[in-house]
Amino acid sequence: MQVMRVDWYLELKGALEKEAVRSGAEFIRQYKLARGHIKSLGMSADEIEKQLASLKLALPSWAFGAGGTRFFRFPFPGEPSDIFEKIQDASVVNLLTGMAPRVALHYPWDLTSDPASLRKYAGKLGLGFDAINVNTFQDHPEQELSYKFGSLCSSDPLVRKHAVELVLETMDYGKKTGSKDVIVWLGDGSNYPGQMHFRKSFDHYLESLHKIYKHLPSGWTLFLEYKPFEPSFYYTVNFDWGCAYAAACSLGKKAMVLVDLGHHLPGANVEAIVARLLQLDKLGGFHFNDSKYGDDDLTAGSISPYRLFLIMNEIVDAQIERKANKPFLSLMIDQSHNIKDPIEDLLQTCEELAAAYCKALLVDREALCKAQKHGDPVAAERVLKAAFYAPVSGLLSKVRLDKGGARDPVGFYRKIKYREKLTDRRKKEG
Ligand SMILES: [Mn+2]
Repeated sequence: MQVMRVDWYLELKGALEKEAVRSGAEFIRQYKLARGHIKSLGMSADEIEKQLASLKLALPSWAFGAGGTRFFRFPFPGEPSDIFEKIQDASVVNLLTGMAPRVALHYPWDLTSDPASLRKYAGKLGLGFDAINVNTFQDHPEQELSYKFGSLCSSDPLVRKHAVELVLETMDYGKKTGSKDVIVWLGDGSNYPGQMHFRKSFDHYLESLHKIYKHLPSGWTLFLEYKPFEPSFYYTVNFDWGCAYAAACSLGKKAMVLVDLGHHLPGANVEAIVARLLQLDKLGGFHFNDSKYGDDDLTAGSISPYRLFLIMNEIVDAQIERKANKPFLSLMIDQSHNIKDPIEDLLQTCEELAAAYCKALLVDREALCKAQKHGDPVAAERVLKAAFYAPVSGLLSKVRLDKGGARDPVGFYRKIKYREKLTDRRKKEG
């Protein structure tokens, strides 16, 4: 199969190695600046580098095609046509950043008749598979029963059974690709008052989840993802972290809450939600993105980098409390683009997430604790801002270069005209 070729991957690796040699004086200046700054904070730059190197993100398979709003989508040259090509694009992001070695699949969008080959091919490109997402929010071709009025929470027991079976099928597929978790987000809800019974619909949700949980493969985690509205505009069954928490608790230890940053109403204090779930030991992971108004799926850190830093700060704080030297949560990206080159967008995202994580590691927790104890909001804010404004880009570059990545991933990608080359290659293969 032509698509299983890896020559382009080896070529790209070679180009990166050559580029690293040319990384130059500017890199050294930035790196020294970062290390000097970390030293001035009384911390070990080596230790921060080590922790940064352990950061691993998962890329969403659905981010590599042109995303769309409910109005339109704009296809772009070289757009991947199947999951094998999406994996190729993901491997480019991982190669250039050195920190995105896993891909999250979406079922049945990413269905292939040969999952064993998909797994093997991903492995050749340095990738594995993260949590698998199930799609019960739309009707699939030749589907017998419709999800128009709900799936796992439908008032029709046959539809609920059908939806549960789809989740079980998703987990079976995930086992074949090497996934270890399944994410259930569902759009179930209603558009008008009276359309759906609030308590009964939540009962149906729990009943369906219990059936799924019973079949959860050993070693797997079931992630419950909440969202306040859309596609249902009046009521969503799993509308906030409280509903997801209650459901996860009713299931057991292997059920956890997943926080998608864009799944909150404007003004919600997401970092406090993160802290509360961590405290309750029910936070399983994230879908990172950014938003201005709703579930906008914009590049992480593009609108509110400070909020991203504050969320990372809660993760690091919990990490330290648990004496873990790396994030114990599943860190996934969930974005969808209709104007950016998706590879560039994900390169930016990795950079933003690494920067926010690195800065969170630089928070002087002793000083912060002291400021909190003495009721000194100015001092507390100064501690956080000192970390937030720290010049860390040189350190991030160093960690990437050590992993065979690029000093400046987007710059390198543009310099070698990767999108043009990819488009030519796919035209020839097409
Ligand atoms: Mn999500």
